[in-house]
Amino acid sequence: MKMHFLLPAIGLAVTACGGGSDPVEPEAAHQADGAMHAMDGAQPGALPDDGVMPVVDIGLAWMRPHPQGRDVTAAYFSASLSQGHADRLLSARIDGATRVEMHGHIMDDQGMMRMRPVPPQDLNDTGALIFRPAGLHLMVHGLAAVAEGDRVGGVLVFERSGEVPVVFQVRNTPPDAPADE
Ligand SMILES: [Cu+2]
Repeated sequence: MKMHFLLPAIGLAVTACGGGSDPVEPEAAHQADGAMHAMDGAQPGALPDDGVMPVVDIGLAWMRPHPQGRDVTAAYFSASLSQGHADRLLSARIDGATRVEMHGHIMDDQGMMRMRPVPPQDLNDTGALIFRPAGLHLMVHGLAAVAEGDRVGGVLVFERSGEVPVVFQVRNTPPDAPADE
């Protein structure tokens, strides 16, 4: 009985990230997925104490328009350190949203990509922490429908840098996608 519910729910949930328009109830799907996976993955240890206060730069912040009839969408960004060596993204908030979750994708036993909540994400000076389609993303719940061209504010909450403001541009395609020519 339980599997009968979970399998179709999770399969459909992935479309919430891809901007699909299936009239599903993504809330239930996410809760089901979270219940299965919220406890896996090791808790991160303490950040290295290097004595340098990190400064986080946020770029390429964008959000998909809501699929028709849904109140869930996905948001993306890249974060890098312009100063310091280590920080950790703990959570995110988005103006007007009731809930924002950090999700990643895993390949399941059947070769299906599924998303699941992920623990806090470390950021260091060797490269950017990138949230992008089919990878890490913010799952945005309860936000009034947004459309191409809108701008939505929020904050990314880091362990050391605290609350870093971010403005998400609402667009259908990634801002770093190759231009159509
Ligand atoms: Cu998701």
